[in-house]
Amino acid sequence: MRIVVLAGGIGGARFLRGLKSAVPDADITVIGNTGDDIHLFGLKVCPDLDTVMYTLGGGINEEQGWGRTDESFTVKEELAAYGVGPEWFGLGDRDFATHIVRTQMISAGYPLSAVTEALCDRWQPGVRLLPMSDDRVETHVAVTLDGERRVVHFQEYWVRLRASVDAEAVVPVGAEQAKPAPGVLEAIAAADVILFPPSNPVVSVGTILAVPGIREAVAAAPAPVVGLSPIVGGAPVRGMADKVLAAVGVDATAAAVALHYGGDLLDGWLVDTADADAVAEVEAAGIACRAVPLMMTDVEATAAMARAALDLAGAGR
Ligand code: GDP
Ligand code: FO1
Ligand code: CA
Repeated sequence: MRIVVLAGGIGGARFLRGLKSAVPDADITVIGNTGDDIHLFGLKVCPDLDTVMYTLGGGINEEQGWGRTDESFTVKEELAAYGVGPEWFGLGDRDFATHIVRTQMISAGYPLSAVTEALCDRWQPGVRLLPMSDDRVETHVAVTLDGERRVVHFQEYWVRLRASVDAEAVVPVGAEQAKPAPGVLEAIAAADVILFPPSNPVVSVGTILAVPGIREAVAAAPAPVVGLSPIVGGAPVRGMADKVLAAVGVDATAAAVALHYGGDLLDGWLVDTADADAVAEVEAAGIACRAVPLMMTDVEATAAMARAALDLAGAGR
């Protein structure tokens, strides 16, 4: 079975671990969000690609959900001693090595997709991990700080400001000019099933769909498309999805997120049992909907979610 998953960071990576456990023989292609990417210290950092690679490759810091296990911060401390920041972004020593390799290869002319493949040679994530695009896309967030309207990088909004102010607009800068990375459209067209994991619908899946051609390919694909709600009981399980959903005028509810994706994209949608009353509203929009437990507490619970998504995809065909 060929499965394509449009993934962000932590939500996407944890779902993928469950999916791999549920269907070990599946051929899984992950289309990863690169809108979170940021250039720091002269290096290119790709948080969502790395979160997927480290999580599936066994190198992730489990408690944090991002960055490396067994990490130290000597390089960052030494940079700070030179007055070189930003201090608010925690790049560890082991993680630095990944960014050095990536930046070196990009400087040598390799596209991000080839670099990601090379990094995955080490981590063996057991999936084909493709960036959504080889072109630079950066999510920026409009905010008001001290009465002044400003635009900040998504990492500054999330890590430095901790999403403490409203996101007034979310812009995937560069997306309009970006092309899908090699293999992305082909994988979507050849998929037996396409899954939207419980990733952020605006700054993860939404950014991937903003690359011209990807939304159209998903909508046109013969495969059923099934998503899992990242909103449980009217709130994100973690992160700032409520803030960025508000920026695009969508309520932070399981039903509103399904309707935001829309019936032209989604064939099926899973909500948590806590949101069972959303099922009728979603089905009224022509999207098959079931309520099942959606908390990724461990790999087995997550594998059950993946099986439910595949069941719903099968039912929809
Ligand atoms: P990020 O890039 O690291 O923010 O990760 P993603 O975009 O892939 O996923 C973030 C989303 O995952 C958030 O909106 C969370 O609400 C959602 N999420 C995290 N853990 C769980 C969980 O156990 N169950 C569900 N349903 N959603 C989750
Ligand atoms: N998240 C934080 O909350 N604080 C950090 O200092 C931080 C550093 C960091 C470094 C590398 C990396 O791959 C991810 C990192 N993250 C950090 C996570 C990241 O900011 C976000 O969670 C994602 O971009 C949201 O998807
Ligand atoms: Ca992300």
